[in-house]
Amino acid sequence: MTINDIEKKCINAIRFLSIDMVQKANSGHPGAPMSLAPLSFVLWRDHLRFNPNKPKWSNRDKFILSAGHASALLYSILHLTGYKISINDIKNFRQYESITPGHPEYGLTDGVEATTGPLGQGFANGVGMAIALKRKESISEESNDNIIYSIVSDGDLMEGISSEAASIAGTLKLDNIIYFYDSNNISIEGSTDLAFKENVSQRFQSYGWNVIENIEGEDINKISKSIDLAKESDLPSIIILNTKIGHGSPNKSGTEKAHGEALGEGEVELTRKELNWTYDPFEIPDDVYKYFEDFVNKKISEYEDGHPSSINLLNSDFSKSLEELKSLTASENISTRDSSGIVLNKLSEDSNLFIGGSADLAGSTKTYINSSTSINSSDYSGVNMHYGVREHAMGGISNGLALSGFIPFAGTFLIFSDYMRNSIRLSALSELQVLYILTHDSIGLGEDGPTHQPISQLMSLRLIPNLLVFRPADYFETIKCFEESLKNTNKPSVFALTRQGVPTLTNNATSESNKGGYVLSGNPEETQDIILIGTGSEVQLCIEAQKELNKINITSRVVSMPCWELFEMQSDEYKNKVLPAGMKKRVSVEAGATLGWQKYIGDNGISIGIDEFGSSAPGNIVLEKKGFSVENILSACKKILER
Ligand SMILES: Cc1ncc(C[n+]2csc(CCOP(=O)(O)OP(=O)(O)O)c2C)c(N)n1
Ligand SMILES: [Mg+2]
Repeated sequence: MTINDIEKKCINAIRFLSIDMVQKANSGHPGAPMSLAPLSFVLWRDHLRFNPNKPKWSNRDKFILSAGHASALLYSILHLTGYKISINDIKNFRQYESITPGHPEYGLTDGVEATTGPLGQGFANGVGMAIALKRKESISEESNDNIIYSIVSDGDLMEGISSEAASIAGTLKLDNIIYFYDSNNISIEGSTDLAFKENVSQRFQSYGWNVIENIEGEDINKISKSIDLAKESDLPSIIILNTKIGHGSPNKSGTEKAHGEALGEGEVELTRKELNWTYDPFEIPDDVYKYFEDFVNKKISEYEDGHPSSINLLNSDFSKSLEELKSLTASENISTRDSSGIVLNKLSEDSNLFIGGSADLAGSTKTYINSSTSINSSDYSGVNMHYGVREHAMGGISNGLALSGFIPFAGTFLIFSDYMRNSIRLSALSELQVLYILTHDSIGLGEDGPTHQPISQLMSLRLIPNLLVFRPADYFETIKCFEESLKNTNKPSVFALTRQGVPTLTNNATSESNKGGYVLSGNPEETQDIILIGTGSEVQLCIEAQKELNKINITSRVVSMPCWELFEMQSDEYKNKVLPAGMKKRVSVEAGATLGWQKYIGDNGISIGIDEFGSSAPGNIVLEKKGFSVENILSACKKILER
């Protein structure tokens, strides 16, 4: 191994910036950055295509730190390579409103390509980015040779999502992926032997990956050669680096003690001695800055002559498609999953921004785009992704696709949203426009029974900040919900859709679903005895109940509320017009958990919902038995009026 003095100095600069920022914050993860400093140095110098002055340059390679706990490593290398992270930002590591938070956050810090921290997510995001590159290439007929790099740790590979995503990457032969596995045999509780004994090399070979192993983590020449080899492969590559966590720390290296806490003043001093680092905390010698600056400038000038500058995605004006959809006559009875299928097909036909599929449920979720083909290992031009039965990877990959400029859609049953909940949450946190098409949205799905009947899922998705949860009542509400979803480019959306047919209650003019909640029936200028609030398939029951109430001279209004979050964004004046403060006798009807409805029905209201598991029987029977009937709504109304 030959490594010259300035290379050694640069690597130690990365290492000690990381050590010192964790020490100053007295919080963070020094171990992985200390042993991955050589890799990051050689990757940024010899391989990664980037421009710190144009962090969003479309022809860049991407690097994802899937092991997000090693964020200090990323901030150190980004600082040294000239990104907008000052030494003060480094000193502010993990402090309130700093751009150097505990785990990398997309959108906050230049050069951070994905929000990572929940282990395994970054692995799947990279697979999505690799698919995006392939699809861009095939639809623009402009070749790109960009590469998606990622560092993945033991924890990343223990998480199921990485197995799911690796299997898809192997199936699709995504040769634009080069991942580094930080094989240090340590996780938080100690040796990985406690819980993780598989042969990772064989595992990835069987997924169809190109595996390069036995690469010493300190040997930058060997690392660089292994990256060259990986570039030549026509398979995704994983380079297994043998590293020692906390490299250089006399008392903590090679042990879990180096993982997740500051080394301590004494140990930092000993590490400085061990590695011959004579500089003060946060002091970087001029020749190190100069060395980084020189190679970065050289890179930038190389790109200027040669590489194509951008590959554009097309057609982001959806208004024409949506107007056409609104002008169609809806059938009298159509499930909202079918309505969604019509909308998705139209949108995907008219714009190449869409890409997506389902976790082996396309026929049920109506997410197959008939005018297009399926993405496969020899043709990436299709719209249709086949995720296999892998909800979690579908979520993580969708986030990677969204991070690449596409609008991904991801379909499964609402019940299985739990399997990908963490990815949905990260779409929301990262402000990514992902469309989650979640069908079979209540006990109304029927015979499949309680294993498949969502009770808590709908309400629990409403708990996630920055996520729009739509539950449209019919065809026109479905279109309008898509329209609002598409306008909100920095929010993911959930569409909770019925399996069963629902009557068309609205038309293009009556549906004010774009406000999230509106008076569907009843005069909004008048005061009524009762407000019936429904969503999705239960709005029809409210309309039926209203007719019965009319017969007995009880006046009412029906409020359809397809999206709580949009309703909350309306003015107080509008909200008060729909739900007047003076009209306190309110009934909500939604085939899901009732917890939360108190917000709209208040102390005097009654929620008709379901707070127990469902049952296997025809859907209309289950709904009726669990209280979703006109009679039950009427008796709730009477009860309230008697109070
Ligand atoms: C999904 C998830 N579960 C748990 C954690 C908490 N956590 C952070 S790092 C880690 C494991 C550390 O082991 P490894 O990934 O090998 O990192 P190393 O210690 O080698 O740096 C765990 C359990 C997490 N970040 N994400
Ligand atoms: Mg480890």
